[in-house]
Amino acid sequence: MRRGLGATVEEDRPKGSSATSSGSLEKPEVLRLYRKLMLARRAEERIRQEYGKDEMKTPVHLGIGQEAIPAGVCSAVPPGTTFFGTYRNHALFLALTEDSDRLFGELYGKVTGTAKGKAGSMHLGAPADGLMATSAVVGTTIPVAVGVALANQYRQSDALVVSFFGDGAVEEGVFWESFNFACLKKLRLLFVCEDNGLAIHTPADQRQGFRSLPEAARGFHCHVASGDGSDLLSVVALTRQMLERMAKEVRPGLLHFTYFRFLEHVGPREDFDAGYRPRPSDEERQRLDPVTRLERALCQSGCRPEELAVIRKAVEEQLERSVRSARAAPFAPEEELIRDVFSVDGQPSATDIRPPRCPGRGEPKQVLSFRRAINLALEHEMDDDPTVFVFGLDVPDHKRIYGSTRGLVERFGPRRCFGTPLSEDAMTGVALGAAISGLRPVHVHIRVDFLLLAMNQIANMVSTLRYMSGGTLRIPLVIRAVIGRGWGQSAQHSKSLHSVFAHLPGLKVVMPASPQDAYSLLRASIRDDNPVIFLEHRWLYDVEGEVDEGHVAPLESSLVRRAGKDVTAVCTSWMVIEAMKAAEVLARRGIELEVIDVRTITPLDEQTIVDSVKKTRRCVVADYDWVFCGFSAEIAALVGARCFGELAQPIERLGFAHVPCPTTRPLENLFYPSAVTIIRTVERMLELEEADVTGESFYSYEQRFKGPF
Ligand SMILES: Cc1ncc(C[n+]2csc(CCOP(=O)(O)OP(=O)(O)O)c2C)c(N)n1
Repeated sequence: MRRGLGATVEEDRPKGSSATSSGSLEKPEVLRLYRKLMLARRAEERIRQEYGKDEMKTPVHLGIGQEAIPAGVCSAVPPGTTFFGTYRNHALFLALTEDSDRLFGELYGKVTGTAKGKAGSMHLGAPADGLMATSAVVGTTIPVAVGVALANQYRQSDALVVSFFGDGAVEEGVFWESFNFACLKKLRLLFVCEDNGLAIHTPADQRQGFRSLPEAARGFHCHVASGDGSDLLSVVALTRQMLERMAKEVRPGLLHFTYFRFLEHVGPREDFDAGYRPRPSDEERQRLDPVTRLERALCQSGCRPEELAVIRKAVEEQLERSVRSARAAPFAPEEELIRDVFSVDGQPSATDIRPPRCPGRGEPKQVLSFRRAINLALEHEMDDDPTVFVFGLDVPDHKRIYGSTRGLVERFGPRRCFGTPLSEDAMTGVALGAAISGLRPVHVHIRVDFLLLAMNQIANMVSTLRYMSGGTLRIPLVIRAVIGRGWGQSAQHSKSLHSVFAHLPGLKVVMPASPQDAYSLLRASIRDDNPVIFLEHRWLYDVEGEVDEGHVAPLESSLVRRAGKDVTAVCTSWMVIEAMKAAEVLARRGIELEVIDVRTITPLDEQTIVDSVKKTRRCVVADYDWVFCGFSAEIAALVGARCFGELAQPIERLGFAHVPCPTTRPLENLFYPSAVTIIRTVERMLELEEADVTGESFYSYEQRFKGPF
């Protein structure tokens, strides 16, 4: 018998409109779907059963009532589709993998889990099966899905991406940022909202100032449809219709499904008596339960109950085996703790720099400005590797990020060099999505301060995703950002924040201070398979120096910029320039300052610093940041521990005054440390009289820069 099973669905019409259409599925296909539905349902009921034993130590967000949405959508999309989800992800994971062994392995925190027990229920992933990531932070995977869709478009692939999220996520700015960008770029991306009308315990009418998501979305260039997420057959039919529409007119689709969540927000219990929602009647339960609905539809179309019983039995047996083997499996061995942070396993500070594909060209050495060195590094990497692209706010405008992206759009076209909407958070997720798709994005920001808007992506996703994928995903992503100073940059255009970024495991942080390093380290960063935050001080842009295009600088090598025997100055970014000036002035009195340019904050080349201090026995850290809780404290701790018995003086730390950066120059001069501060510190350490420096010419940016920005 081959009978089709019908489904009725709502189309892209405002509420109240009566348009309907139907789709049909063959019986074997529906039975396969029934199996997936039952696998998800019974897996979660099994979790409920086992949870009280306190062996499964992970917060579980059970989706009983919601299973038809992932099962239906996943069955309707073409092979090769990529998926992203939320913490309520068990049904999605099982719809794609049917692998209850890896699911329970991860829930029990065992080495057999999806991420060897490093991720837990809220972060299930299965990249080989298309499930790239799920996340505990609401809305966070949405822009990453957009990034994968962008990568597909970049490669001229028709592959589809599906992003699942709850109704709470649409209150997050990142949803609208992502949705806007996907519509702008006409990406092949299906947004799927699983709407149960609640965010934890708060109903939508207390959270949302719009009538409905479909209505709100209709102002965008996309396809929209709504349906009943409790009815698996209509989920399939609606998804298929949506894909047809997306094929006819390529632009994102938004599918909005309503459903009922039967259990508490997190945990294994019902919570109908908690006072925030009524207990459904038996009749309502039947209507809202996707399993009951599908069983009824199957029976009505002539399916025998025994056929379903066979499926249920097989599911039961599979789950029994999975639970047993997960409980018996070992926890990850000790060495797993530090594995999967960076792409070189087990070596958090290692760098995996490959030799440059294009070691040198043209003049082997030439004098270049810092800005041109950056520009040339981008040009050469883009030349060498078609997966490298550069994007960010204002990247292709006439100013070209102080000239550092000059010529790129003309040479490589708007596909590989483009501007973005004002959406730092989403665009960082987009860069991440592109990176895990195998591209090498360089995302550019005109100020470090603006990166604070992208902190969720940086701190919760970019830096953690490799670890939470159990080392499966690679993240070759560079975030370039400019540190502002002078001409009234003030408190919100002047931050460096390298200590903040370096604090996060999983990120590399690079601060070049010369044209050679700008060139070599940017090329190394782009070739690195890990996320790199690349911080460029604005005042360095005009600094000129010799650049050898064949020179390779690995991302874990500090540089002795000037040798000396009396005091070691450990410097970052612009402070290298100030220290070099201080060394020049001190040298006239016969004092030898050894200047170390740290270059990479993480991974840190500790040895160069330790060797230097062991030689000079005196250390001043001149950091381009606030002192309190900053990188200078890290260096002081390092030197204190490794050079303890050899220090002739306490370690000195120089940095910003502990106030927000002021605007006016006289106050700014007090805020920043300078060559003079270094000179005075060294004199104090050596118990020398203060020298008269009034005749010296110290650097003043205003001598070259006439504002306003
Ligand atoms: C950015 C962020 N804010 C707050 C939370 C706490 N939180 C966890 S789940 C949740 C509700 C989300 O509701 P919804 O998106 O509708 O998904 P559902 O739980 O209903 O599946 C909240 C507020 C979070 N995880 N992430």
